[in-house]
Amino acid sequence: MKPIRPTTIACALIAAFAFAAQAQEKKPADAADKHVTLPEAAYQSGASPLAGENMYHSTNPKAPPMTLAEFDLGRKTYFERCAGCHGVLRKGATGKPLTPDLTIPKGTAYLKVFIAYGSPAGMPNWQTSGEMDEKTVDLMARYVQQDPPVPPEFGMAQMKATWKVTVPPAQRPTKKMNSYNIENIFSTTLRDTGEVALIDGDTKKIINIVKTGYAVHISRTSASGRYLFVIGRDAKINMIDLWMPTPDNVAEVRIGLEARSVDTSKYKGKEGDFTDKLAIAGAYWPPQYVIMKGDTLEPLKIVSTRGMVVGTQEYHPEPRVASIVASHFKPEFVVNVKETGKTLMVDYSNIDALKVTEIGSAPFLHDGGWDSSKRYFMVAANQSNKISVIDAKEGKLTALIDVGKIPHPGRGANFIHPKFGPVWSTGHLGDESISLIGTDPQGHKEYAFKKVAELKGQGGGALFIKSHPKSKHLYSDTPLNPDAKISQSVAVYDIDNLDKGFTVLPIADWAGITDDGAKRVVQPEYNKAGDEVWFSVWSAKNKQSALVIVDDKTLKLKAVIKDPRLITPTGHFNVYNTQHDVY
Ligand code: DHE
Repeated sequence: MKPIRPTTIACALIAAFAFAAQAQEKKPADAADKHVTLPEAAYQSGASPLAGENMYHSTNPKAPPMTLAEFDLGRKTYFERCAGCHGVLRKGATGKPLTPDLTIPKGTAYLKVFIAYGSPAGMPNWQTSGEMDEKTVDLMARYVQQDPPVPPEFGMAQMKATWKVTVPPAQRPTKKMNSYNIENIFSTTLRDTGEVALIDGDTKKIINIVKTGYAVHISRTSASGRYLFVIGRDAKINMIDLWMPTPDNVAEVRIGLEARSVDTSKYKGKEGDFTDKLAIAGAYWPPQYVIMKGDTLEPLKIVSTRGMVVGTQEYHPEPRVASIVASHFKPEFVVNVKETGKTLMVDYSNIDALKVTEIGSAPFLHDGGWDSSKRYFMVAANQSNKISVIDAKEGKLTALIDVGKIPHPGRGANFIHPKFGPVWSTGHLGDESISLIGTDPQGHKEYAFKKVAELKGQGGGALFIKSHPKSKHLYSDTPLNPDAKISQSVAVYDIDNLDKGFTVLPIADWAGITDDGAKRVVQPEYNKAGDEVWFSVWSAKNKQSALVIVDDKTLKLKAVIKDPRLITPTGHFNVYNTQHDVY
């Protein structure tokens, strides 16, 4: 396989996937030994938008010499390839810490071998895989001995400078001005064009392609279902009004330099009605979350997440904000912080006297979703191979449950198991298992918050799993599996006959794409009725992609959406299911 030279985030990720596949081909024995699997390393080593930022840089007289040009190239390469795993300040995350106190004693020769050949703990073999030449490896070995450059902070003044309300609330429609069934609209991420496609779930026609942030990541719906909030990796949030004759942007703001998560207030009860009142977004850099006005995105409150790591109680300077959800029980946002392994219950009822309950669980918190009662938030502590269960009613940790290797649930899938009652499930990046966790402490007490069963999936590299209250099926994708047959198909289970194993649906084949794209099948998402399941067939920017829709009853192909504007589709978010946390 020919190595691919990345120039953008997208290319970097795809190159990383290619690298993973290639490394798998070359070093199978090694791959099996890795603590961090190759798909995981490839997934995490996506480029950071910080590569282009000006940074403060101190010099370390003990570090080997570098010219400014070499340093700048090293910095760019670091943020494109290394920061996702080793952290912006090189304090370590999925990868080991790389601060000068550790790297200088090791020396250039040692570091070069490490970078060139990788390690059994999951460090990619950058040179032998063909991804870096000898010169770059030498440069990077010297670069990681310099003091890490520090990107700038991003406070209220910077946020306000990026804040735009293109259609103020007073000029927006007072009722729905289109004939779309907006509850069944899908917002599909077009990752590499920085856009979302709004697709009518009934007619399967594209309603609009809306410009959003760089390397756009996820969409969330406001509590009323009227507004969509979309976040890009450059921390830009776009707010889309679905009542407009053609739904489009009405406001935008940047809340940092790099980010992944956004949500809006959903509580309505005795403490007040917060429907559509507030929005929140969490940044990777600077490590902070920001509460905004729900109808204009005006930034109101910035809170840093810097602090101590659970367990060791060591200071961490860049704990990134991972998943955020809005509680249905209290006026609270549930903010999950990666490196410190803490879940913050942020009470937004009075943001001038913000109350935050800090619940320690395990590093590194990543993605998660509600159980079917929406009381328990189930979040993956992915480097601890655990699911942490947060009780949103009592504001406490209910359980820490051992699951498979590197759980990656997306929002997870809830369904009624014939024996164990309501369960929540997750697939894994690091192995082929699907873990089922009992979630009904009332009706099925003996199974509650225990791993009650394990299904065998197609293979590792799973990212998203999904079911629906009206469905009898459970779908699990495997887009990061190095075997194309597995990454281009999904496994489906009959919930009433889980012992029968899975049926494979050849989604990418059904898309009928004739060119040789990667065609990774990613993220099952149901329509509002729960009788169709949508998948993205994700190829590189210059290759054809598609959306494939499966009839959930018959498991037969129902529709394929192909359009030259559907470039690199990845996640898709059905308005109703996102609004009501149906999964
Ligand atoms: Fe995601 C959710 C972070 C790469 C598609 N991703 C999340 C969440 C986090 C996260 C913290 C939870 C958000 C929430 O619920 O509030 N993702 C990261 C990364 O740090 C990572 C590993 C590397 C990166 O460089 O960004 C990463 N993610 C990807 C992809 O490459 C994916 C597959 C394709 C893409 O479009 O970027 C991808 N992530 C998604 C999707 C969700 C998500 C579709 C939402 C799932 C859901 O059902 O809600």
